[in-house]
Amino acid sequence: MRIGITCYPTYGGSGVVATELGIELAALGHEVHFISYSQPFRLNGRDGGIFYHEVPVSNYPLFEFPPYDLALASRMAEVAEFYELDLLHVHYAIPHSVSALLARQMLADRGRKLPFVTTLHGTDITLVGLDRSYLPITRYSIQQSDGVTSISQYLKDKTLSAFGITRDIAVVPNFVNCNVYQPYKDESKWAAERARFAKPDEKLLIHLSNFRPVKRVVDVVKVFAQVAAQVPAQLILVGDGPDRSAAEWLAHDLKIHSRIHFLGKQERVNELLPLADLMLMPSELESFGLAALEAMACKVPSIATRVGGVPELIDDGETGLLYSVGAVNEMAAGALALLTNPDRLQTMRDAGRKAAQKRFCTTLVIPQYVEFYESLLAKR
Ligand code: GMT
Repeated sequence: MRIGITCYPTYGGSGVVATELGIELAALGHEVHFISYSQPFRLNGRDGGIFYHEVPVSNYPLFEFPPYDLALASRMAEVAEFYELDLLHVHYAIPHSVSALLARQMLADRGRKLPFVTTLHGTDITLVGLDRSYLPITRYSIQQSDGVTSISQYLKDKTLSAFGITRDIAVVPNFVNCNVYQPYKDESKWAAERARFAKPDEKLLIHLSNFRPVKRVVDVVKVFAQVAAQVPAQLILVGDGPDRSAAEWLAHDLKIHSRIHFLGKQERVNELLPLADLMLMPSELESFGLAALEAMACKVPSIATRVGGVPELIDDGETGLLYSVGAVNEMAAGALALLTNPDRLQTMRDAGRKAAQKRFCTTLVIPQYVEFYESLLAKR
């Protein structure tokens, strides 16, 4: 198949899923065309079968807001025609599914078919989509999509109820490449990398996100402060965003800043995650929780919140520990109980990797997308 993919190319779960999907599809022999305003950050230009088409957004003094969605629709229609795309797959409903809808109509006018699939990722439904200014257009573009997938049952149910959607939505979960996300095979390399952040007798915790308020990064620092008061420990914070400065202030106020490594945005998180003993993901909401899945594949269990689609990923007590939002004391106690019980921690580490391999590995999930495309094209 020749597949066009549109996503937000910046650091964020939906962009990661879209990019990894494109890479995996190309590895299976499909031709993949990314259409976006800049190259998705995990694309390195070295994978065969992958093409990138930039969307130029020209401005004009009359425009207070340059109309990206229109420029995107134009480019989608052009790329689809020039490269004979079979379908478009857009990630994050707003505004990508609206642009795809326009592109489909433009091509229909020229006697060509261009079905499109919309994948719902989370805040496009739970936050932005429910805002009155976007709700009617989001609902319309979901209804008009040729196929819709959601990354969890939670998000599917939420979309059906909150938007009054009547069409079918398929659940295709987030996935992880278990050959890329895995524990270090070379023990001495692992020890050398880990030594950059912690001494051998120190515990190492990690958090990975875009530091948006929904991630509750301040809770990460609070939980870590309680852990570090009981056992020697260090914390790696990977990512950047609006709440980074609040987290830095708190780290200084609590006098634990020397034990926290703010790494900013990192490209090869698969090399950082397996260095840690535990992941902290105290989010207000997660429609799935890709960062926790990537950690699980590396044998790193999460201390997380029981929200959204997280219970579909983490079995409480088996592959991680789940708490209420804001339950900082309980999360710290849970983390300490694991860190001071190596046998229990090891059992959970092994169970997490097994669950990632058995339920969320690329080899299981990518074929679900391929089948979804095929069934859509068969209807033409
Ligand atoms: O929250 C983020 O990290 C960004 C956001 C996005 O849309 O880019 O992530 C959402 O999509 C991820 C990939 O499908 C999910 O794993 C995240 O749970 C989801 N985030 C939220 O629902 C808050």
